[in-house]
Amino acid sequence: MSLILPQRSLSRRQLLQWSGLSGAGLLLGGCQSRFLPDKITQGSRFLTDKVGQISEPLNQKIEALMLSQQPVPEFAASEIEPDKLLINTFDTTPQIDPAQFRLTVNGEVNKPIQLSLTELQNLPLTSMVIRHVCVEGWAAIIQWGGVRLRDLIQLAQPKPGVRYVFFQSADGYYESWDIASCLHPQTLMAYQKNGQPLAIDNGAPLRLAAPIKLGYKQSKWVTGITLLSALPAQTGYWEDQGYEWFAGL
Ligand SMILES: Nc1nc2c(c(=O)[nH]1)N[C@H]1C(S)=C(S)[C@@H](COP(=O)(O)O)O[C@H]1N2
Ligand SMILES: [Mo]
Repeated sequence: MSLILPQRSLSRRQLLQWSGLSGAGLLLGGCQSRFLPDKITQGSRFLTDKVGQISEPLNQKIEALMLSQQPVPEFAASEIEPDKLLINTFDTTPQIDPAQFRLTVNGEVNKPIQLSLTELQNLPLTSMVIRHVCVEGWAAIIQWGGVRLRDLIQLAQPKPGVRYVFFQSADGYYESWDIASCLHPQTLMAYQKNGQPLAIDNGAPLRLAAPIKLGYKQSKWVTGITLLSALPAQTGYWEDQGYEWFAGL
């Protein structure tokens, strides 16, 4: 089975290379106009160095948190329970054209970014087989594949005061997480489920998936990720109706 893919993460070098090669326009922002197009194609090393200068040093608190994260033990592919994941949607299912889809990462960052699905899929893919637990009393072992949220956070270059992350979904759902949980190596922005492209009912094109929090923290149809130093008044769709905010497993 090809469900289990190598666990890769963005090294500092890869992060800078990726931003230099394909995200130059997004990441260099105001500096971009100083480069001629042929210089961009010819001189990826030059751009990498430029990005390096801008992002050195990366946010030290974020780096320390990333090093302290321990992965949760995973299940074997043979243990996946495809029929046990129940669709749980509070309202109507939004239809999102994958070609038009853009994920925004903004807030208290040095480099707000916008990524298409193709750009997200060009970032390192992480696959995991974990248990999804819904507070309503059901659970399912599921494979999810996607981009580590920590890679997206690093690309946006968080400012030192960042402590929370707010997720906006296309169906009006909203959530907020602590930054440490967002930096966990198994917190993914997933676009695959059980070896297949994510189904619309399960949150396509992009959803949160992690083994460290209850199901209601795992927003489907995520379109916006905002890094914050303080929690907003409304912390989450279910939380605002009395459910626990941290909701750790
Ligand atoms: N946008 C959005 N995300 C959501 C929900 C929702 O209603 N809207 N429901 C949550 C709940 S309670 C659970 S258990 C899981 C269910 O995911 P699934 O429908 O893919 O099984 O999604 C979570 N994420
Ligand atoms: Mo749930």
